Amino acid sequence: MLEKINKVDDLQKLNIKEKEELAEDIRRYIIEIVSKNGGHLASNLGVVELTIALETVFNVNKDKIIWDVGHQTYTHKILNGRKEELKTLRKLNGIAGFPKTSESPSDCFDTGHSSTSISVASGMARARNLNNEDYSVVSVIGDGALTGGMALEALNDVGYTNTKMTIILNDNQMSISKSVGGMNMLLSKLRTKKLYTKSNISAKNIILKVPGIGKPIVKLIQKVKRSIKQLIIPKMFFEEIGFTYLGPVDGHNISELENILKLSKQIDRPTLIHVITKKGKGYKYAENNPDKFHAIGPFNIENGQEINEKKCSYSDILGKTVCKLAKKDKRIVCITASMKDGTGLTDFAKEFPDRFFDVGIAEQHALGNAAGLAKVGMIPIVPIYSSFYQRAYDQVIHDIAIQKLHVIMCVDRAGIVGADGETHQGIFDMAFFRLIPNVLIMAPKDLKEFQDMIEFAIYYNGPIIIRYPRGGEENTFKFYIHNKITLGRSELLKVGQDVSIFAIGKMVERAMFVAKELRKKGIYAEVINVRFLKPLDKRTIIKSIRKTKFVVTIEDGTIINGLASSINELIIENNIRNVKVLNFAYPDEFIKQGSTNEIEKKYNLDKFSILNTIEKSMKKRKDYSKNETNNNIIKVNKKEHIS
Ligand SMILES: Cc1ncc(C[n+]2csc(CCOP(=O)(O)OP(=O)(O)O)c2C)c(N)n1
Repeated sequence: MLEKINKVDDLQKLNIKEKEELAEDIRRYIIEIVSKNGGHLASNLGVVELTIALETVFNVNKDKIIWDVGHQTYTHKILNGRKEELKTLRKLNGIAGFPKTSESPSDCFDTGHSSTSISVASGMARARNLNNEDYSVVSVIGDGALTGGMALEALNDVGYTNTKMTIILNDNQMSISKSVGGMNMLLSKLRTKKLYTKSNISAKNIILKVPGIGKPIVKLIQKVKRSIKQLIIPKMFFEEIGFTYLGPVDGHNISELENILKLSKQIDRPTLIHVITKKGKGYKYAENNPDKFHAIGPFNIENGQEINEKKCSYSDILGKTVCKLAKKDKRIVCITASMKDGTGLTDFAKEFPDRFFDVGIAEQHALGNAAGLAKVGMIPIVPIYSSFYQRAYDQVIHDIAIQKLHVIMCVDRAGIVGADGETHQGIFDMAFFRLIPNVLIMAPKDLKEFQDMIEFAIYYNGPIIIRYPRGGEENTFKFYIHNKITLGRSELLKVGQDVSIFAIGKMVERAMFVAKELRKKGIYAEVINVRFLKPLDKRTIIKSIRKTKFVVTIEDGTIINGLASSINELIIENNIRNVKVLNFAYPDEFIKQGSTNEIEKKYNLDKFSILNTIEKSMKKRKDYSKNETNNNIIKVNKKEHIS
């Protein structure tokens, strides 16, 4: 069947049985590709039938279908001209693991972060109404994503303002781990209330009472009622806030799905269709372990085992260290925004269930909650991925920093994360956090230093941010110097007089490699592990700059407002003349997917590119007059040259 599908219109030629066969083909194809490339397997296997039904009933090239998070769009990509390209999924220059308007007009909006789809869809629906246009707008959102504040804000607005659109609630009872919260309790009730299934309430009467729905569709509804177990539940949450609720419906039954979707198209007001799916459907390892298969690296299809061996990661160290410290200090609590396993808190949750809070995909609430805990004497630790910290920016400023509250903000997946691409790269956190008064910003050079920083953070009293990358330290990084962490002090790792290399976090390893190579050529580099981006160790840094007059900065963040900016500002503020500066950082752009190594190489941030660029610069430096009075700053990726 898959061979017969080259474009979405081909779906119209298939009967239900053929579509069911197609669903099985698509499943096999997705499993095969994800087993090689890695990806969001379980979520994709859960929506194969839903996508087929949706794209049969709606016209993806005219109607607007917004996929929340967007990690579940592999079937959509296959149906919309990217069957072959799916083999390049998440690869450098390949297709993305999320919807991209740049890939196809059928991807009508870019997503990646959770809980945005209802807001975006309702915006499109409003524009359609204002322009008297005629198309349907659909948001497809999971029960996990529905816990996010933005989704709840949008529900509140759309129901009340009676904006015609359809929300498809893809309820598989899972976020990445088990779904949590009151919304999940409500959905559980809706799933299991047999009473309503057998309801003898006449669909005709209910529909006629619903404003905006007239007689013409009653016939259709009566037809649909026979095939859908439960049609409308009166007096329940979604109805009360202004939606027509349809369902629940079996999300793996294409015929029932098509019927209910056709019905929703005719309802002239906000409609929510409750679709029940199984995460990982059709692949037993993913069905049994949907959290492990939510996002997985390459794996063996036969036994479901991941191919790449897992090494000790920064997230693991966080979990272990916090478990150890929490035994001694009862004030320590941990909060996750639906990322217990990813952030290393699985063991903490088991060992200290009363001190562990999974608040749903709710980063803003997580930080607000932490502020409350801290204000009355607890020590909250909040590990969140760098790109998701963007969600909680105001809470960090307004609820934490102004009152100088002791919240430990652990910024996981800082720097390049790789395959998830633009929406997930953690390159902005240093820039946006550096602006905030009262916060401390640290980054460890290796796992041991990370452990020391966590301990330091527990006994410091104030807002503190520790950023660290995905995975573990570099395989080759054997670093034995570990000076005590002292507030606002950097760590001098190598003394030299020819060039000062200032590096932060994982980039310190590269600085050490470069220094070692330069030494072989008779160049003596001074290496400073900056440790604190804020407050910067100005005294040590200025001393080194005055000595070498040649500055290199290396960071895995954006060129704007990170380490490069901090040190360049220092040079200007202190009126240090005749300095040559090389800034290695990511340019002012969004960075697409690829492996971390490929991306670092592309942006000249791998150790060999750094070394070559410095060497070339050193050669030119020989001709550079010591008496010149201007500084010479080169931002490596911007190809910008400021004298
Ligand atoms: C703001 C934000 N926080 C966290 C994530 C990480 N994340 C990706 S998918 C997901 C769970 C989504 O659950 P659900 O919406 O139910 O979809 P499912 O995968 O179960 O189909 C999470 C927490 C994210 N994408 N965006």
